Amino acid sequence: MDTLLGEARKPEPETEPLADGAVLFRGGARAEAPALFAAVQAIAEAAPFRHMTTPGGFVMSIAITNCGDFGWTSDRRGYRYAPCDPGTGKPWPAMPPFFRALAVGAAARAGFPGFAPDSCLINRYEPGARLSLHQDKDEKRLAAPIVSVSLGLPARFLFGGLTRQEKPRRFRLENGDVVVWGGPARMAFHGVDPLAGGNHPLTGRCRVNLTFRQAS
Ligand code: MD3
Ligand code: FE
Repeated sequence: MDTLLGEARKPEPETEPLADGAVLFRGGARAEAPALFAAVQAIAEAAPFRHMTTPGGFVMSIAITNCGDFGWTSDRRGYRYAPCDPGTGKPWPAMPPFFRALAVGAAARAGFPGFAPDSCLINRYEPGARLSLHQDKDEKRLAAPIVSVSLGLPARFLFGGLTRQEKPRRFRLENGDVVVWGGPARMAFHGVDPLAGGNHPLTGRCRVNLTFRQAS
């Protein structure tokens, strides 16, 4: 009876604490996923996905675009947030209001009220693309959380500790999963294993990840 009532009322998305400061809302954006992906396609028409070069001279296997007041970029001179797309020279497309609302709502449910994202980094993974273990520390306000939304093909996410030496745990992120990374988890090393092949009904042969950030 409890179960039936719980399912019928769906009071909150399924919540899994991952670590101190990190909360996974399993399927938290599944209903919005088609609208999110459609908006990503429109953003990518104005600001095409690009494989950026790292300061070390490697071309990233994931392709990147952004929306919002600032976008994360990389080239031989370093990583930074910039108001314009270096590919087009134009400002990044505006962040759609429902993107911001989704991220702000998820952050609040995870215990981070007042999240004010000014940047949404959009990563596209094709089979074989990966993200090696790293920390996100290019943002000015490291006290603010990062909110991530996964679309399309599933990925194996690596979640490590505060040092590179700590062995990362792996778990699956799927279409519509929302994760809030704040508090002590904000500076954790993390990455994504090479994407497996597949064909997703929404995105086709790729995974798209959105990360909402307070960059400035
Ligand atoms: C944990 N993106 O863009 S999202 C990134 O799936 C990035 O594309 C991955 O790492 C992706 O920088 C992971 C989940 C995520 C994002 C930021 C974090 C986890 C995080 C920041 C701190 C700790
Ligand atoms: Fe990251």
